[in-house]
Amino acid sequence: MAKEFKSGFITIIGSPNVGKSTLMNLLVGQKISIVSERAQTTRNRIAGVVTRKDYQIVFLDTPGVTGAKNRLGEYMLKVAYESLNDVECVLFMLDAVKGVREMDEALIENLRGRVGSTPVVAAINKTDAATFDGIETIRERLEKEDFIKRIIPISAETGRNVDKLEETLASYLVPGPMYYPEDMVTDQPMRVITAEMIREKALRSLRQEIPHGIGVEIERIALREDGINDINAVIYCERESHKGIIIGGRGAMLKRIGSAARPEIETLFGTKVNLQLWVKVRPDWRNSANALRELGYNDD
Ligand SMILES: Nc1nc2c(ncn2[C@@H]2O[C@H](COP(=O)(O)OP(=O)(O)OP(=O)(O)O)[C@@H](O)[C@H]2O)c(=O)[nH]1
Ligand SMILES: [Mg+2]
Repeated sequence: MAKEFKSGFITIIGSPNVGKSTLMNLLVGQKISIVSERAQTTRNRIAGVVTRKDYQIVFLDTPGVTGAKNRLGEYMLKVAYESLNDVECVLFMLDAVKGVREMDEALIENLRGRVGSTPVVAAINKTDAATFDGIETIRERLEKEDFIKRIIPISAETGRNVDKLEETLASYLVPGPMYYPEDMVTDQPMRVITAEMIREKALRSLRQEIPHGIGVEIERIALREDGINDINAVIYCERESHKGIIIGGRGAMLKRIGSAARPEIETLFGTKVNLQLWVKVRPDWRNSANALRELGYNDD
């Protein structure tokens, strides 16, 4: 007899920059959640679907949990914590190089109070860059927590132990339906993924405090008769001085962001893309309910 099909939702949670999105992309086998070396890259809950012969896991990538400095930060925290509800398992990620910091301790405390009977698996990530002692120190700390059922050292960069992690996570699935068709890898619309790809390139190209104040809105996607997609996008920033930096001398920086994003967007659409980028200033948009809604950080 064929094995009974199993499925379930698994939330990936952790402090900023521990590698949550990198791991989800690796598991899904496709880049659906943007990654950067900056903390607080992910701003929304993003589903990544892994469909195998006997099971389907719907991973929920979430914003890194840390203190909120503005309304966007509060939204991100809420998204992360609400993603703990109604899931089969929680995957709590830590950074093997950074160890258990104050913010990781705060998250452990929070998880202990919030997860109820939901099993928690801890993944100690970035073992490729860490020392054995560093990893063991984290393990010893996590072993003190009864709500953490398993502790697995991994590398989302090299793939080390990720198959073992998936096997462990799959053991928490329950008999159930395929929530998504097997060829579907995410719940994110093309428009949103496109905006995120542009934001990723801006995050990677810009320095200091500017990246955190960036938001991207797709104004228009139109397929021409010759098969080229015209895409117009606006990069929002918070200050006139930032606008100058994002555009760069003779538009060099904006060109760099566009050239880096375009090939990925072309792969996504499967067509040639004519990408037009604009930069607009929207002072303090991260504290504006209207701006947050317009940029897809919806509270309802
Ligand atoms: N050396 C090493 N670097 C990694 C590993 N996994 C992720 N990284 C790097 O860590 C940085 C952060 O990765 P992300 O996947 O964006 O982290 P995140 O937890 O999703 O971050 P937020 O969305 O900001 O919460 C990137 O520069 C990744 O390339 C790993 O296993 N080893
Ligand atoms: Mg992320």
